[in-house]
Amino acid sequence: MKQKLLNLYHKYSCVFILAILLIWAKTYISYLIDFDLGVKGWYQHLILFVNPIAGTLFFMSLSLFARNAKTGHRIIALIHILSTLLLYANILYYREFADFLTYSTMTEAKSIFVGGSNFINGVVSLLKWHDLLYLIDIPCLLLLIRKKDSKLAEADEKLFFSKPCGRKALVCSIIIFLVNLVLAEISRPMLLTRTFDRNYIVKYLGINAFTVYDSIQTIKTEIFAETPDKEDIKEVTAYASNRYASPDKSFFGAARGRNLIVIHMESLQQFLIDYKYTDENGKEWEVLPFLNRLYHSKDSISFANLFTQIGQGKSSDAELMVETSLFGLPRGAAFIKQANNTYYASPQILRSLAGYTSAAFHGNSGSFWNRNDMYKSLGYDYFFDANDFILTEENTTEYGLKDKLFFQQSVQYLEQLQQPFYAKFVTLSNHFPFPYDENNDSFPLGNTPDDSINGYFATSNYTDQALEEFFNYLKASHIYENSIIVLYGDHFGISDYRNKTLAPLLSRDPDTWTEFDDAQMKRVPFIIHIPGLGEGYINETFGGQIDILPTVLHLLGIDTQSQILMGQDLLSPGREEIVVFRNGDIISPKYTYIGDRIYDTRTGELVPDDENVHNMAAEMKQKALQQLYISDLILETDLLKYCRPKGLVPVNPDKFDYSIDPKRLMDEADRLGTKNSSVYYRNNRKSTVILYHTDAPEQKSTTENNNKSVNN
Ligand code: GP9
Ligand code: MN
Repeated sequence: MKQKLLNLYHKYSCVFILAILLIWAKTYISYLIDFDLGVKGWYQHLILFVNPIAGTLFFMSLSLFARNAKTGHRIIALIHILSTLLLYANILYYREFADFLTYSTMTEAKSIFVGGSNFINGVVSLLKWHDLLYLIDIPCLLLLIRKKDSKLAEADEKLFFSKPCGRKALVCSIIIFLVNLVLAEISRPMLLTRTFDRNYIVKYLGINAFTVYDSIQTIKTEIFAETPDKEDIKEVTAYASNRYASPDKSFFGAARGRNLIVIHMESLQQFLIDYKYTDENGKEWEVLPFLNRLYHSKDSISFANLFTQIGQGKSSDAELMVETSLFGLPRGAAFIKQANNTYYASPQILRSLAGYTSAAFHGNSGSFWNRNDMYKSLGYDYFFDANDFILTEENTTEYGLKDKLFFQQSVQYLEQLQQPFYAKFVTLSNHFPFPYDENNDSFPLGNTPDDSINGYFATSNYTDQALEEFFNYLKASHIYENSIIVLYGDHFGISDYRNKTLAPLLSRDPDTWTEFDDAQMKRVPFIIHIPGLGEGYINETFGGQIDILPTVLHLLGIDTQSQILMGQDLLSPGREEIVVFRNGDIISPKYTYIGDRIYDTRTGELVPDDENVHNMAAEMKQKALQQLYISDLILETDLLKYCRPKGLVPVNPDKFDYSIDPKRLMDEADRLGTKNSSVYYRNNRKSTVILYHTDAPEQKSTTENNNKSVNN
């Protein structure tokens, strides 16, 4: 009997298959219990289940080219150990940072090893009993292949270890990978072209594929990274100083020394301002009642002609422009590709020149758009992301914490920031596809054949309500009077492709809708609210997101003459009103230049063939392309590393550890003692959180969930 069993074992045991199965199983188990990949529905589960196969098979196939089974077994063991190490290192890293190891984090290990011996203690605290599951198979596999008895090797040799077999396995792994990729693209189009979130790539293609993909991308950027020569630096500095438009004296410093609160409003377009949606019964619904009041307030300088200039980096491009006054890249996202560049962004400018503390708030995971890394390069002291908030099934959308809960949960951190602070809030509820939310259905759905258009008004209205609640809190806590609050829409909610369906709701005939109208839809709200200003108005100047930074800095009393910015102060009388889109199209109060077609911006008619007009347009185009060229040169050669604007010091990204932000806030308070300038401290160490009122129905379950986790 024993012999029979042994024979069976020799006949069918196969180290090659066994090793693959083990890695597959471990990876899948880790997906389920150690990573939080936000897998929804059976389709995503299926992809998750199959995604470890291709990569594992690919690497293991290499062993089949070995001279004999013995060497092959050793190679298998090596690949098995390396794969396990990669997986396990990711598990530990994820427990600490809720993110995956990238090529940069692995090679620049100093960011992980901060704290020397603390590192060891840190790792120990991350271990869990079930980790044995990930490691136990290694000694077993080693024992198996080290067995003196060579029958196993013989059996394997006959079946597997030959070049044709190796080739077949390789081809097989590639086919499986392609199928996997197709399945993934169906669920998440442009997965690899946009690479907006590491979580997504792991969810759809697996950890191995992610590591390989990320390494190739990073090495490619490193190899092709050009360094700027002297001429480049000269050209850029000359361009920037030429572009500087001196501020309007009456507004310069109008908000000097105040806290700066910036609100990035997801997918909010200007056409919604003052817009009323008319339902089937003829009843009118104001989509943004609160923002409309703010827009028309005497304490607001509001802009009617501010355009989004984003490229493929969408939200992240908008942020980049607002923080640095540089354009996104022509392809891909600078937040990902150029995250390690040197920047002189608003957090750093405000820190260096006016002693501001900075914090970014966003209810999604910090890995999305690589914010975790990029915010460090921008110089943010703190980044409160999904890890710092209570997220439940009910209070989240696909992208994270719903806006009402997001603002409400943020203020516990906001009140602890040292003043003056720069706090940026990135909203997310109003994100495509603008799904119906049964818990927040106070606004009617549209009645067009397009579900995302139908939902857009309701989700925009939801954000409007969230903003009003946040403003009420700012007033109640008296943060309001001492702040300047800047709100901007990041980009379209309704894409060009859907505009014709939207047209009737804007009292327009879809048949007469043109590319000119698409360009006009790129207007986004931009409101600068300065409580007590009293002389606010609606400014008609044509500008873009690139212009926001110099405008705001000048209001704060910080001159930008020595800085390298692509934008111009929107309040400056000397500015040039040419707005360039990332694809090189331009818009100005007079002409809209799309491809090689020139429209009259006031009438929307194509201008007749006129040499003068064409020359003028060609000149405008030239200027616009120059602006993009200089910006690309700065980003692609990391030019700011070699040219420091006067008065500014470079950021040291290693100073920030966003995984322990709440603790760092407290440490800073302890360090400052009575010099503490936070809202909390100035309020006699009484929290202002109770002053926050939200009607969010999810609030109750959120508190219950929190109590549960506190009691556990
Ligand atoms: C999610 C968010 C959305 O974190 O900021 O980014 P987008 O898809 O709009 O670029
Ligand atoms: Mn966005």
